Amino acid sequence: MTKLIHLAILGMPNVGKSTLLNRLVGEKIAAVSPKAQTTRTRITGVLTKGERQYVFLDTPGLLKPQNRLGEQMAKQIRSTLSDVDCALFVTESVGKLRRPEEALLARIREQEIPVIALINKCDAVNKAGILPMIDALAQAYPFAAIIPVSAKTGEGIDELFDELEPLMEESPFSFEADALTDQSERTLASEMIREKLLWALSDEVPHGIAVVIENFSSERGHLLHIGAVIYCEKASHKGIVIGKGGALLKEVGIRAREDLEAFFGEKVDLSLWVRVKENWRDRPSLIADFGLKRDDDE
Ligand SMILES: Nc1nc2c(ncn2[C@@H]2O[C@H](COP(=O)(O)OP(=O)(O)OP(=O)(O)O)[C@@H](O)[C@H]2O)c(=O)[nH]1
Ligand SMILES: [Mg+2]
Repeated sequence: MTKLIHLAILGMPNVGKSTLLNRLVGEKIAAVSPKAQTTRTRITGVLTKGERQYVFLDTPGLLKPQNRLGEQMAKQIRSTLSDVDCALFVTESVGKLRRPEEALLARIREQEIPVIALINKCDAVNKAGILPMIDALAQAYPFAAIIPVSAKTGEGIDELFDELEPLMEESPFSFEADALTDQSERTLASEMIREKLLWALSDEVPHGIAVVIENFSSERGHLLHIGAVIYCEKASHKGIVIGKGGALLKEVGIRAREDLEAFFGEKVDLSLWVRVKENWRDRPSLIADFGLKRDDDE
């Protein structure tokens, strides 16, 4: 009999939730960057090991919504919680819980599901320094387990799977055994491009970026043509995205193409355009057009 578990990956922006998702499924399916609020939609990652299937739901980092897109992200966190058997609460070794983390735990508590705390980035701190964080977590919530991990190096991940074992239930699989994610190839491609923009841009510009794939066509195992439009929020941002003499856009294109070729296993011909859509993050129809609204968000 096969076993199944659905897990939500939750936590503040930038703690490494998407890096963890990529580590858990063993492929890069979610964009990762040092900018808070990298993830905008719930991303499903699937791992099937023999008779066991793990369905991980990566969520946007919780922050106070500041626009319609933010409200939508908060809604996705709430709906995710009601869809899972277990929550992975991801944090960092910062000595104590932060306010938004307390609020998030209060929300998780209502769900009455087992919660495992993961203290991520333990590769970047000295081990003794983690002890106060373990204490703080143990006092804050009756976690099923508290595990120091590194999404970057894989440390602690085996221990996590050990803890999940007794929580798994006998059930048919939710996905095919070779499934990796519920994201379409187009979405994966647009996120790979947006990720490169997040790394290349600073200040408020990257948060107002959306990438929409307009063309995705393959010449049978030869060449994958991908055409993408980069939308920015203000006319003044357009020049920044293009860069001096087109330098920034060119660099982004080169890096994105490397990732796209590695993922799709084909040569990629990538074309990028930049357009402006004023304040799209407050325009529900554009949020939907840009693929940032899921069918089950009302
Ligand atoms: N040293 C170290 N850095 C990490 C680790 N995990 C993630 N990072 C870095 O932390 C930053 C944020 O990672 P993300 O995975 O995008 O974080 P997130 O929690 O998904 O962020 P949001 O999507 O904004 O909520 C990136 O620069 C990662 O490279 C880790 O285990 N060790
Ligand atoms: Mg993320």
